[in-house]
Amino acid sequence: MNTATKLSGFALGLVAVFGAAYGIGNLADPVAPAAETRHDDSGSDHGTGDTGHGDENGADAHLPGGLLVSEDGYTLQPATAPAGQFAFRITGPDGTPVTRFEVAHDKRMHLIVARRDLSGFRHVHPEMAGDGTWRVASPLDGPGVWRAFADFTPEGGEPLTLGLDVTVPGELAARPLPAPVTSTTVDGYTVMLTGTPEPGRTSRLTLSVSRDGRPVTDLQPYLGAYGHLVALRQGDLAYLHVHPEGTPGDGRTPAGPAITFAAEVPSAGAYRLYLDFRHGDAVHTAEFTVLAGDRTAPVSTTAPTPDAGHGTPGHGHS
Ligand SMILES: [Cu+2]
Repeated sequence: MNTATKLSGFALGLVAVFGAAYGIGNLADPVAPAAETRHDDSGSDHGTGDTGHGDENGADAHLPGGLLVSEDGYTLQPATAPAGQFAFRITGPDGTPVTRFEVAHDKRMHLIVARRDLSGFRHVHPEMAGDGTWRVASPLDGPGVWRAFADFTPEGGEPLTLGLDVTVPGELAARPLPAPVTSTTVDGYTVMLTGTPEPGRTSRLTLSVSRDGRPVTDLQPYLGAYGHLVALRQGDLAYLHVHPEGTPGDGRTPAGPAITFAAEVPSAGAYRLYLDFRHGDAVHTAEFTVLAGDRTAPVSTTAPTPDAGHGTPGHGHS
């Protein structure tokens, strides 16, 4: 942790950045011929452009993923589940639950959740019952309004990310978005972020993993890659899922310390980045707040208060 503190000095002055995906490239460019670019996506990085979600279809062509609960005829529907479980279905254009999905990054279904205030990120893999109901031990860890993202590819279809709000009752303590950083720590690892993305343009973002001051060079593949980067845009939780350049075992992609992503932000603004990487037979998630484009953009929509930002209505400032 002390290392991180020192590193932050180095990072001072770097613009906080964010990584988005190939799909986002399409999404970010309002004049891109989506119907053509989408075929490139589906061929070369099926799953890599998980954000690519039916870009070919008219009106929604340029929306980032995760903003819609229903798209291209597919709908994310909550299902009743016993306490401690989370369940849902994907219904298809005919209104019945979909039971056939493509495998993308080792799984047929990726469920990502985060609170609306961007805290509490989890990425889990539910199991599907024969009737198309997906179930998983609930990743909704505590009270709040959560956004649940189902990231999947229906058989023969295109990747989709559908989003659904789920409320967990209880006393809500709104958490301000942490300040932008270019270095963070998780589970004893330090992860440094370099790169300067500009909205509307592809940039390279590199995340470098070290531990105890030494670069980690034996990252383990996780879901077919050395890293998975999810970004959520502050304000609407637009969902971006990026996979790195290179594939484990391709003979030219090092197993760390650096993981490089080709990224393009859809807009200026604040984003929360979540990097999943695997080392020591465990998956770790490093989180960053970054600003894209406008360095003066406000980061927090929740006024920080001296008592840790507890969102008490009517609280005053002195
Ligand atoms: Cu997953």
